[in-house]
Amino acid sequence: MDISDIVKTTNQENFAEDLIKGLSSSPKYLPSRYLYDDKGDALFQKIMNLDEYYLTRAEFQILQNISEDLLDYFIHYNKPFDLIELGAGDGLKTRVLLKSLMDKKAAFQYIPVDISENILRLLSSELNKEFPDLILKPLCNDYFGAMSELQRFEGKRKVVLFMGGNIGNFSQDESFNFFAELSKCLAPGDLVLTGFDLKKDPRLILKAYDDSEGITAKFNFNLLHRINKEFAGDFKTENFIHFPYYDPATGECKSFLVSRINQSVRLKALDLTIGFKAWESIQTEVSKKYSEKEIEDLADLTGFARIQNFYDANKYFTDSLWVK
Ligand code: AVI
Repeated sequence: MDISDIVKTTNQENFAEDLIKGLSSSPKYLPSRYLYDDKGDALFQKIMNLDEYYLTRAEFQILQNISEDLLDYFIHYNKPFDLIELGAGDGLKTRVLLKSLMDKKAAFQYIPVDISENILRLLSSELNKEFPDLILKPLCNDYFGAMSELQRFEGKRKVVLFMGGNIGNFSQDESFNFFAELSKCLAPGDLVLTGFDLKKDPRLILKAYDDSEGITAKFNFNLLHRINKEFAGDFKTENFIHFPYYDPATGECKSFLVSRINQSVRLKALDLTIGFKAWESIQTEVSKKYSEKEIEDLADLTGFARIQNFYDANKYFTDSLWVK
């Protein structure tokens, strides 16, 4: 595959509009997707390598010890299928899965979808080297945009991957809408494999979002640097603290930036001044942790049936396989 083959159909995201809306609300918030500019991507890569951030390791372990059952569900009487990965990222985990499928000579093409063209280029060139025979059709789009694009790949069975616990960054409504929409784009017998981070010792969860090296704090502060850069802002990160908070009842780990002082911040490019009271917060992310019952209910309510949950040895994380 040539790099110029990446199909780009991204909708222009409206950062300015979201910024004005979120920072004028009470309480203030910012959508977590804006955490991922080039610096945010690099910091997230570092987070995934942290000891405290167990999610990546746990899912990697699930895929390394990949069960024959899972591969059989994918390959299904050797009928050709499209393997579509929503939010493919660097594809490190998926490589293990791709290798198992290639070893089994499965008839499939891999369609990694990501909002970052940069990440798709990297992924494509590495996969081309590692698996020269892999049929690769990268798609640059957000999740919902990609779903409508799925019609282009009509005809074959679809196996959709949504890994890494990305579903945790959706609100309850968003996750419901996401799977309900996905269900509309799939045919009976199509499969979805989703990575869910599970409820566990709340202290362990909190540490994953408040690591001792302060990388997650940098990741959160980077959002303010990004706003400064893109909107000629004068946020001073030293006037904020990174504050994650886990609620074991809802399973939501929320990350905030909290203003230490009364201050006003100017975003020149938007002709906008935002006032902060001392200890006023901006919510920047939610990472929801699921119970098995919540996963089952989500499948039922959105037109899927759960086939099987695959776990790591600690049962920290599950890749849950659903059929439409
Ligand atoms: C991408 N997502 C699954 C990560 C998570 O765990 O919610 C993002 C992240 N935020 C802070 N650390 C990691």
